[in-house]
Amino acid sequence: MDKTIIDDITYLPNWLSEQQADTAYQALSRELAWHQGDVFIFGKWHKIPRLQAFHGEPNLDYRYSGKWLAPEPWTPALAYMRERLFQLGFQPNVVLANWYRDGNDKMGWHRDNEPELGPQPVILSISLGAARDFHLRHRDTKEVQSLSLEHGSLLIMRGNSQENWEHQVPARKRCKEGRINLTFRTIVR
Ligand SMILES: O=C(O)CCC(=O)C(=O)O
Repeated sequence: MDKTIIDDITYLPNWLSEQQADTAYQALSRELAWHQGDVFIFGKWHKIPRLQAFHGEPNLDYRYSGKWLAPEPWTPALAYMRERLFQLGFQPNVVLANWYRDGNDKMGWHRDNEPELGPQPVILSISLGAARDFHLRHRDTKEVQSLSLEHGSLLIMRGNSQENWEHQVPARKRCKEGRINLTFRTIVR
């Protein structure tokens, strides 16, 4: 059943079958160009607390965490996911992938509002592996919403969601399993 969390944010659990999600997790862990990037904060370089990979159409460089990323080519598992998103009527041309190796890996509060995504970006976020909490915080009211992003789910953020809300994936020290998240995006420039 689809669940609208808040305006412009929709959660679809079981968007993939259990078997499709298991197969995708295995394939993506092998196929993607995983690396641990770094980020410049308060005058120092820090390792990003997760692995990441960036794939997509050629020449669609993307500025993320203060660095320009050049896309690696699509892989079979990514092409399959993208095709499934095409069937829903979306047209993503890149994907930023995150591999949370266990519950120590995390992502801090941020918005997906890079200028390359244009106004009202559409973020298509597929979750595989361990379920992890996902927090949304309203920028004006500071209201916080929490949901668990389950294996095989799709979260769609569009409209004014990036304008109004920040999001994060906090650490969960008791989680020993890995999680792969794919955020398909459309670079419009
Ligand atoms: O792992 C997630 O569910 C969130 C990923 C995310 O926020 C991002 O890639 O910008």
